[in-house]
Amino acid sequence: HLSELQEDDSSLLWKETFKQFVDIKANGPSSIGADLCLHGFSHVYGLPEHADSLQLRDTRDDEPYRLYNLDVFAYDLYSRFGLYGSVPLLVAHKLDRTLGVFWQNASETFVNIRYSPSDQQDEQVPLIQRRWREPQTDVHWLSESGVIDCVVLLGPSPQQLFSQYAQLTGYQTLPPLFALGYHQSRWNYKDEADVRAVDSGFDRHDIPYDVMWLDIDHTDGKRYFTWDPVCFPEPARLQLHLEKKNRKLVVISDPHFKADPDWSLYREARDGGHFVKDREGQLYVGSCWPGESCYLDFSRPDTRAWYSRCFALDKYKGSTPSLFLWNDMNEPSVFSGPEQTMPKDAVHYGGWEHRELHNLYGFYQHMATVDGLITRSGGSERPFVLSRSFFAGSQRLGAVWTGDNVATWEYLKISIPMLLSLSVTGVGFCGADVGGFFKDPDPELLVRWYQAAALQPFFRGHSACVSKRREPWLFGEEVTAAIRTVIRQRYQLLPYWYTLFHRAHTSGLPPIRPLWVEFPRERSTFSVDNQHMIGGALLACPVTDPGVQEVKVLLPGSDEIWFDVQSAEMHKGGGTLSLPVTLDTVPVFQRGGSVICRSAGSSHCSADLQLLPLSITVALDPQGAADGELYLDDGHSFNYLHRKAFCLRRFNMLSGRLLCRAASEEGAFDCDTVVHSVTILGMKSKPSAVTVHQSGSEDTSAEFQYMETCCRLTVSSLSLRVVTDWEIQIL
Ligand code: NBV
Repeated sequence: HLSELQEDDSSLLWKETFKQFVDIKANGPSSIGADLCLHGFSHVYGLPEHADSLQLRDTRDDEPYRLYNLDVFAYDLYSRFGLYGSVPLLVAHKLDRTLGVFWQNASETFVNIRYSPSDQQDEQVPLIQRRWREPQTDVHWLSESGVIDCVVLLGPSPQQLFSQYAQLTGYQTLPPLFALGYHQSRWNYKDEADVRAVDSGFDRHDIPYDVMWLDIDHTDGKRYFTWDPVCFPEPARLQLHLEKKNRKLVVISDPHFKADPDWSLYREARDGGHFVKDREGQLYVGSCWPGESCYLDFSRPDTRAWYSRCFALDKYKGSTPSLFLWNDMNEPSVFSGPEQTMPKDAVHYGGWEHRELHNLYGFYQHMATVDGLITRSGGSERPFVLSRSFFAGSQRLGAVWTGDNVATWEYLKISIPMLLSLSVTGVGFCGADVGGFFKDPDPELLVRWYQAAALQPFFRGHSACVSKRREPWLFGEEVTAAIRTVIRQRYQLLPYWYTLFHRAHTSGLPPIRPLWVEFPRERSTFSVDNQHMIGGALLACPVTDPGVQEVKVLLPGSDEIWFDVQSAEMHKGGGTLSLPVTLDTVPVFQRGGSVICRSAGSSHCSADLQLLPLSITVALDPQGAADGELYLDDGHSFNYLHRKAFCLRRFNMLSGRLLCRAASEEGAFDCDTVVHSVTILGMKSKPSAVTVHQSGSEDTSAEFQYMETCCRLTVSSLSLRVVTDWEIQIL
């Protein structure tokens, strides 16, 4: 209830003190909660963001999971403490059903989890007394305010659950292709010369990359939308320099504004009533990077519209269409506030207290920034905005990352469950700072981090100002070569990643997934969080320990076969493989029955991909069949949406025939991309001939090589346009 203050004993509850902070509850103390009992379930996931395992833990003897967006530098590991963003979606899975509980509430929330094993499994209960009783998971939700708005999503398959959740909160945005490439960031690249030197370093070392990033020091005194006049006197010139190589620049824009009456943008925001107020109705002033700062009230539609207009090319001086954005500190982080955030009794639009909407603050900044970029292009170009804070639905806006991690093996390891938790709650475009933000990785850790992150959706190297420089070529040729290899492999795999993002955009399926999503009936996968699937076709098990010579990889499915992507070696599923590894080994396996398209050749950045031919890898299942798809569009505009300028191709192999056909009648996109080779894994015998059939032309025979040791057939020297129908017959 929102109550009126009565002068009685209960009035004490209207005021809460924490350290030096006093929280006055204008509408009285409140809380809401609900208990749900999930029958038959003993595995639950989701509720990001926590630096913890993918499967949620029983909280009986420990803290509940807390959902309260906070800026926690070098956060503790294996903790249920709140981090930068929150998604109040819990996902439960059992053999025949995946279910979701969405608790739509943006105030501080706690979730308690209690697993009860069935009596059958409970060794404490004497055998004779064990009755048949299902396991169950009790989930207790508790929020500080708001109403109960809770939706139970019934699946029953994981795919159906993701689609139901996407219908409710939105689908993954389709990022511009460049955003799926490699990003190079640091707090801070000092000046224009520094940025140019790093940019040319990538070319000199033949390492592809797409985006350079500038952190807070690029501004004039931490006033966002400005440039340091000495270090970045000609920002447009710098962007042009990068753009000529088809590369982009990203700059940071935080939600706090320096309280500087001499700064016109501050005055505009103040006079427009765009800042959050304190409980007395005065401007709320907190401290952050620029010193005393006011905080934009992104919950206010007018403020969002005003902020969006600040990104107009004629208003944001020095910006060009190849400048993209990064929203940091938007929990919001307030150095002088309780738990380093905004006091709960600060007041927003409509008189709402901050406590009511805290977890939505960053989401709304992200939304306004995205709108600003779309509007700046007249609605034609897809935006790219990275945000540190997020809420349910942030997938509609862009990418998020896991904040200030540390350069240790443990943080590398935890990045996998953290990104999987985001993925199962719809936030599919996510990543962790490569190398660890704080401290310095040794070369081995850095290489392993690049290997793992090249297989994660958002791929950015970033480091703190106190960390040593760590561009990929600073650690000797062996390290440079190892990093070059995985970044190149990432670029080769971009057609597949882009197709996965198209899938996420249209069906809600996240690009990376826990194993149980693909193998929902395999109990052995339910708690795995050191491995993940990339789409349905690739299984990754990054090395996250130092000095290892062997890794154990769970290859699910007793009726499945898997192909080692590096060696093409075939392995039967349904067990654990001991794989010998060196520093160059990245354990990735292609599932039998899948088809993957890669870009062949080397590139400087993602824009080159449109020019490169494709190579297709068909991994046969035990029946000799395989299936896969490829999505294509211009990679940057909204024409795929407004003009249906896209195409979705399907590759299907059955009985020795590989067909390339349209996967959907919808859409048309013309491009000259050709398939120049097809590799078939799992071919049991050498064919006598291979012929190619294209509609409208004579059948031709194709060149091929067969390797008996690994049952691999490579059909080469092809030139088959991927947007036309063709087929390859293996005789
Ligand atoms: O803007 C500086 C940093 C940024 O590099 C980092 O990625 C953010 O997570 N920012 C936090 C503020 C300072 C952190 C100590």
